[in-house]
Amino acid sequence: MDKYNIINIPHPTLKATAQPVAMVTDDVRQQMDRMLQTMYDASGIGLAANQVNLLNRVFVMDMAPREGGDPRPIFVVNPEIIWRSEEFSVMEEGCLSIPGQYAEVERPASVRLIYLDYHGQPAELLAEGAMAHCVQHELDHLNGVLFIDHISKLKRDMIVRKIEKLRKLGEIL
Ligand code: GNR
Ligand code: NI
Repeated sequence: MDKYNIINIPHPTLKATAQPVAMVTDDVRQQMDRMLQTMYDASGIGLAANQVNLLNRVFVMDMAPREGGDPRPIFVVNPEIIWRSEEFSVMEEGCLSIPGQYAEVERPASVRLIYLDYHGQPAELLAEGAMAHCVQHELDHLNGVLFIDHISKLKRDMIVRKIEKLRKLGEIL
């Protein structure tokens, strides 16, 4: 199976809004399979369509430990958060489109998500802890928002400059 290339900032697709999927077809399933493989190869826990330069509302996720445990992929189409906890949580986040950069991000500690699954069936997920961060991080991607948009301008500018430097050094695409 061909895998995708992951695009990095400042690619404009990372700032664009992804469009709803009309129906979960075999083509969409093939896209999700390829995204999952791309995510595993990059050692990520989530991957959104924008990151592979596609603009439909699809993300994949797998929070299971990579070594030892069996894979537990979650395929998400047209996600909608229907509930957010009042409690917040801070976690260090990274992004495959901002390689090697990390910052603490504050988000609702738990969210309830509705979406269509791999088979196009309605599904619901209560995400807590690291999974809550991942779900919100991926849904942000579909809305053209990155984790660095949630931190101070000072920290964001530092990360953007670091990425510019790594690109000049030829260490990233
Ligand atoms: O691999 C990833 N790790 C991660 C860690 C904390 C919060 C969110 C994430 S998602 C990220 C992969 C990615 O860029 N998904 O869009
Ligand atoms: Ni990301």
